[in-house]
Amino acid sequence: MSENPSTLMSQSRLHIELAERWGARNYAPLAVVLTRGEGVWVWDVDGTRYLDCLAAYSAVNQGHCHPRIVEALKLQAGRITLTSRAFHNDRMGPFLQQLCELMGYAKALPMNTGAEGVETAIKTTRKWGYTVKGVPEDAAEIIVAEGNFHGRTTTIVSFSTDSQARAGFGPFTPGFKVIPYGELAALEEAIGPNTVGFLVEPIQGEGGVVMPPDGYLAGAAELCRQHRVLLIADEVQTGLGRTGKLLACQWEDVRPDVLILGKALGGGMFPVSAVLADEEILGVFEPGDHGSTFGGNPLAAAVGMAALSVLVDEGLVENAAELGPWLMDQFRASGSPHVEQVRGRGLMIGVVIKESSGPAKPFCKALAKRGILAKETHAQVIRFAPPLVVTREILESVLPDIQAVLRGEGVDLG
Ligand code: IF1
Repeated sequence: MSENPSTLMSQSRLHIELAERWGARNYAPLAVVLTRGEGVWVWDVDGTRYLDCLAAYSAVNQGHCHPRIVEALKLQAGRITLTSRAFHNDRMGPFLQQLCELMGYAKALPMNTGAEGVETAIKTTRKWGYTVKGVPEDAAEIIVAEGNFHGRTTTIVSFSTDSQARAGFGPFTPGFKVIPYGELAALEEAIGPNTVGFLVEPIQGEGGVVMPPDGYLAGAAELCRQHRVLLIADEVQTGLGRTGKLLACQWEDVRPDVLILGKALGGGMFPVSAVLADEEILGVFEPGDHGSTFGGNPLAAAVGMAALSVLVDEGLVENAAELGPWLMDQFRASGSPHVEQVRGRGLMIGVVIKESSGPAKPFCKALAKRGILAKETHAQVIRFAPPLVVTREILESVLPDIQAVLRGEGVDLG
């Protein structure tokens, strides 16, 4: 590592310039160039350490480079990494068994990214609609919520209500109906004879850490049951301990018919996603219906098994349940004139900045200057979602800085 500060500073600039020169401009990242991660901490190329309060949008629940997951990755990487599904491998079965038994489902279909999990859930639900429910061919309808974020494929953005997510990407996939999030009457009214599924996030992450009213998920589950509509829970972000339960649906004792997992299923190390359901639903797939080159590969399976074991063995769900409410109270106690609301569940927290105080981004920049990485979601919300391995001691050590920033100290309020 170079010692000369100007050289050190130029390292960040060099990497940013390389990324901008050779990369498409589909992101506008904070000017921080990360080079190392360990647990809740990350370091930039200039040697600055940050507390990671984004955790790659809840893909790093187990912490950066968790030794057990790294070890599993290394061991498998030296054995066999990819067989394709033209053949069996000796890791996928044990992984799917561990996953299904932990989550309480009969079957799982392994994929890679969250969006592929969502696409798989859509195809499963549609085919179930035609072959089991008896909906006329090509007439299946899936209900989704305003403010949804389920990924970025052209089918998924077809039902996005975010104009930028859709602009320039049409024509769009039909067969989706959008209703307000959190309103059971709207769901009941939207259900028709051809409705096969209701796809919903238990808490809307990108929508701004939006919580539905108490009882919403349970009410939606009951409406789906009454009308033989599959409740499809997208727990790519809320799942695997993030909200203080293994699955966010468990806060209302809801067992979705179709469960979509991703992100932390790969231990923050490898893209691993899966759709879980019982035989009546996932059983609709015949060989050749669906799949992907990497889906269920032995490396992903080995990493996925370690990711789940760490989650359970280290009590990460319980840790999120214990620290989340306390942390939200500390944010509320900051004495800030800029904070409109602190909301969330477990360690999925959104701090809403008043419109009169300007957007959330300057607060995130001020946090970064104090060694805390957080990301705004939409204009007004600072999302705090550290790895679930975070401790109260670590949070207490950065709390004065966070509270100071929430009070506007060092924030360019425009
Ligand atoms: C990016 C957002 C979060 C998700 C839910 C499916 C997916 C995601 C509930 C798709 C992915 C990621 C995508 C990532 C940033 C992040 C994100 F800002 F884009 F919207 F978390 F809120 N369902 N969310 O949150 O999973 O295909 O990405 O593996 O696009 O930069 P994926």
